[in-house]
This record gives sequence, C-alpha cells and structure tokens, in this order.
Amino acid sequence: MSAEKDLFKIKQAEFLTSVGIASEGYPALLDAEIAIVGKSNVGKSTLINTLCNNKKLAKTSQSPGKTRLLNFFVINKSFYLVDLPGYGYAKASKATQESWGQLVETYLNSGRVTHMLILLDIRHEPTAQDRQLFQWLLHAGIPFTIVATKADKLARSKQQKAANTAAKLLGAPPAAFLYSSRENIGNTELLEHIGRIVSDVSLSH
Ligand SMILES: Nc1nc2c(ncn2[C@@H]2O[C@H](COP(=O)(O)OP(=O)(O)O)[C@@H](O)[C@H]2O)c(=O)[nH]1
Ligand SMILES: [Mg+2]
Repeated sequence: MSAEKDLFKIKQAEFLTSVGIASEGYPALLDAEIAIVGKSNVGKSTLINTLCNNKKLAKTSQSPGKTRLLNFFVINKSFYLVDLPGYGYAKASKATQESWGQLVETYLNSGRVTHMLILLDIRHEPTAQDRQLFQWLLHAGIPFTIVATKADKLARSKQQKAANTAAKLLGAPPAAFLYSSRENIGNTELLEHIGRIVSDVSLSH
C-alpha cells in the first residue's frame, strides 16, 4: 500500500446543528468529538473552514463575539468538529459572559468531548480567561492540543518559539502546533493529528 493511501483526508464536512443554553440537548454521538476553543477572533471558524477546504462552512466574522452557540459539523460521516463560542470579547455584558460559561462548562463536563483543540493567537500572551478555560479542561480530564493561530503574523524564524511560549504561559507543556489559514501553515500536520485522534478513539472502542 502506498503511504499516500494512508493519509487522513476530510472528504465530507457538513453543518448539522447548533446548541445553545436553551436547547433540548446534544446531537447523537459519533465515533469522536473534537471541540475547538479559544477567545473571540482567534481564528476558530477560519481554521474549521481551512481544514475542511470549504470557506462557507463555518461563519467567520470581522466583528467578534457574535457566536453564542456550539456549532456541530459532521466530518466524513464519522466524527464531529465542534466550533465553540468565543470568550473574552470586551464589550460582552456580564450576563452574556455568564451564559457563555454555563454553556461551555456544561458541555466540557458532558463526557462527550474526545479531544480539544485550544487556539491561541501566536502574537498574544494567554489571557486570564484562556487560563481559566484550560483549568476546566484539566478538571474535566479532556486530552488537548494547543494550536497557535495566525502564524503568518510573525517571521518564520520566530514562529515555533512564540507558539511554544504561549502554550507554556497557559500552563501546558511548551509545545504547540503552528497554524495559519492565510499562508497555509500547519494544515497538513493538523489534519494528520486529527486523523490519529479519530483512529485512536475508534481503536479504543
Ligand atoms: N492573518 C491571519 N488572519 C486570520 C487567520 N485566521 C483567521 N484570521 C482572521 O481573524 C478574524 C477572526 O477569524 P474567525 O475565524 O472568525 O475567528 P473566531 O472568532 O475565533 O471564529 C477574521 O478577520 C479572519 O480573517 C490567519 O491564519 N491569519
Ligand atoms: Mg467563529
């Protein structure tokens, strides 16, 4: 068998449903569920669109803080990518921030999430909210991967060090994937990683 045949590919991606605080429940479980978190505007929706090679799949926004729902995308009819609502939007009201916390904390503790991709902007230190979310994740025992987004904003020679430093400042081991949707950095590596996560879960069932 050629190595190429073994490469993980996203052949099919479709939006299934959104879940908010007032929703009835989550969709039926699939083989795996990979949730994507990070503050507003870090590049969550763009990353999903780049991974799936479909610019219209997840709504991206110039004005941060608009998504208030968990958005479930079915990939290859076998697992979910879940776009979580962002946090840390300065103009959000206290009530909005509380409902965000309730939605996300309940979801993280639901036992559904196989793996989290934690997105950090490669240029910025993690915020207090990034660190709080990371603590929730540790508490819930969810395996995670740190992804440093917008790598194109730094010179190539500085990217990996800045990404690892961001992970370390979050309180995680100092290792992060580099990613840029704009310059196509790290997409192949992240796809491979997702392929491994999904096949590991399938093996353990
Ligand atoms: N330079 C750069 N900008 C990006 C990248 N990914 C996303 N953006 C921009 O960042 C903004 C927020 O992206 P979005 O995916 O909506 O972020 P979300 O709020 O985390 O879902 C948009 O203006 C995107 O065009 C990237 O890799 N490089
Ligand atoms: Mg978004």
